[in-house]
Amino acid sequence: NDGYKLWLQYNHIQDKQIRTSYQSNIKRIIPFGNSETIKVALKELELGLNGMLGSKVLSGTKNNIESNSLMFGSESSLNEIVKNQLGNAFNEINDEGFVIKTISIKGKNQIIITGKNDVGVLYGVFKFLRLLQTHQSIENLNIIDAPKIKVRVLNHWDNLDRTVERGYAGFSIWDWHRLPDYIDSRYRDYARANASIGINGTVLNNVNANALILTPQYLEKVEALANVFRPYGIKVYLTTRFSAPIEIGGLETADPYDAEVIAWWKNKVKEIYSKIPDFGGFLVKANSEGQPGPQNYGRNHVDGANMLADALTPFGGVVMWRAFVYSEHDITDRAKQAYSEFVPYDGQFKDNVIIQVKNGAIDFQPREPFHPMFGTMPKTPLMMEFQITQEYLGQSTHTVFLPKLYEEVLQSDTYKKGKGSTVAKIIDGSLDNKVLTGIAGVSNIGNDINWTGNPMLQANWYGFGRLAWNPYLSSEEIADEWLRSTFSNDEKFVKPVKDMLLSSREAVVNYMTPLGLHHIMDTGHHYGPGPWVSDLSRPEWNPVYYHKADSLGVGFDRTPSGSNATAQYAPQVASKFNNLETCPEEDLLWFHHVSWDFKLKNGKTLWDGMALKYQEGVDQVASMISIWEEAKPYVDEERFSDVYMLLNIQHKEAKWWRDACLLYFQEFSQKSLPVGVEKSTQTLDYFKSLKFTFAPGN
Ligand code: BDP
Repeated sequence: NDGYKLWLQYNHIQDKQIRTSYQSNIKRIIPFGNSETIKVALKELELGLNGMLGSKVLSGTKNNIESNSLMFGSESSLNEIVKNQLGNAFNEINDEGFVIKTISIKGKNQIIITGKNDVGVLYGVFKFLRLLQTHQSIENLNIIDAPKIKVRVLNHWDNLDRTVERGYAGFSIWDWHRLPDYIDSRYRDYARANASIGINGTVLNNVNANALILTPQYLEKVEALANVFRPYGIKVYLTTRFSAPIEIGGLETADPYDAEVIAWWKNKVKEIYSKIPDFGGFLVKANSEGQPGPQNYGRNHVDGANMLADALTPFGGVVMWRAFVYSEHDITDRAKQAYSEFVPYDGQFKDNVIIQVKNGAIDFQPREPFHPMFGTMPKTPLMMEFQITQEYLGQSTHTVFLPKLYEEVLQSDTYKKGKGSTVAKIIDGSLDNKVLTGIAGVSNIGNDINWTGNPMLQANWYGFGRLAWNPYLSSEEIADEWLRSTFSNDEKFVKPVKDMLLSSREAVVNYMTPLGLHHIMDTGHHYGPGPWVSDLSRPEWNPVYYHKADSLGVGFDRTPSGSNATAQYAPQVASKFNNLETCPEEDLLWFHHVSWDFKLKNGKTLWDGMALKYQEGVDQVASMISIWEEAKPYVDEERFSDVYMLLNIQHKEAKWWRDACLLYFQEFSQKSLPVGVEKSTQTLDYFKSLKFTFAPGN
């Protein structure tokens, strides 16, 4: 098993009792309707049921509902007998929701999967298959479910030359060279996998955009992909380079106030929609890290975003405008900049603009407090940007179960409208009655046979999708479903490996950046430790900027005595972070510069506590290895050994992190390691001398 099938393994169900109970409930499958979406739903059911039940399930027609059947089709395709048994269910779902219900026809139990639209039916079909994959009962079903967030997209940071920025799973799966004529079967499997978890959009190309994607030659290729994805309810979006009117349009400016520029974008958008009528819209990184934007012309984010929004409005497209900005002119605290630049514009963006905000104010660290923009722009739709690819978390080598991180952010209370104003409620629009809602995950997918470069990291793609559908799901539930669908339902496997996944996020925090440390990764590629780096051209690209270690202590003072970044949070949150007594220890050095002798809650000094955390991280990886060894009987050889080798590298690298960071910080603390922390066998100079010229994803 090379892992290609992801969580859609559909393995034969060995337990005879469970299998026969399923078989007796599903004697026939009966599609209502024959749209492309219903056809793929039928195909998926056949694939899943034949795989899991081992016997070929018969298909039937609407007119022959005799035995126990599984029927599926949208509301408009249902007959009165079925409709009457569904009660008010359709009132409880939105356009993408579904109902799965056991009803009775001709004295026999029948299962109906339906929704307002075919795509809801498809989501219902995947949910139904998951019930079987996870060995749940399918007697007396009555499931009503619908996504809580509208735009649920993957962001591919894929370049047109097939390299992937921050991609650690091979090259891009988009074979631009052979598109549009060659349709790799992987595109369909990609769409199936996404639809199975409710992802309904994909941004195909890198936020550091290449204007060529908007040329007719490339739009044809984009169209071909959109055609593959359409039956699966997946819309295509593109990133746009703000200077495209100059680069491919032959204009002299890209000023959003210029009439020719405005007309150019309008025509371009029209051209796109003539090829792709359900095109989703644009994702834009502007005036950030060297990307062009409206500020190049003395305009602002509102001017830029609204100009594109106007072009998209007639077609129903959206602009996802990123808030990942930090200016080189104001270097006091990078963490404050997105808020300062965007919050004053609240209420000025067009209705089809949504601001895409990273989960934290710096950049996808192993742990960051939630971004202070959440809840601060009540009149502007804000969408979440999570990173699925592990730029700062050991890339595709380290097993880190990210739903735990996502859950922590989504459940954080912003207090922006009093207690209970969680980030999840901002993202799903319920806190401020937002119509346009969204969530994006920077994809970890490449052309590796197992998609993500490490079979365990498929869980992060899966988990992102599940939380995009329902941001209130628990990471535990997600781990459980994923393990059962991907590997085995045996409790002796599920229980320990679930514990392993759930603790893996804290492990990486411990061995990389405990107690609120951040951005101390080596430079450029962000792989491995580099807390000593101090020579990059922009101060805020240097790790020393973030940890500020000196002989007195360590940490970034973001309280009123320092950068006062905490003032961007609601008063309740700000005072919690400001006060050393109440600041969560896990965020301590994010918000405070504290002395090496500062007393932690466990009575240890900061230095000792930090050293012990690094050691704990290493020990946690060691126990992940033992758990995985025990899991051997339940996992096929190939995936077992892949994960096993990777965990062993992770263990080695956790020690590398521990040793390099402790040796470095020790130069400031001048203290010896506490009992229980292993001593490095290498010198600090050795760690500093390591070079990774060809680290991936750079
Ligand atoms: C940083 C990455 C860089 C991205 C940038 C972004 O290092 O490669 O282009 O974020 O999100 O995390 O735009």
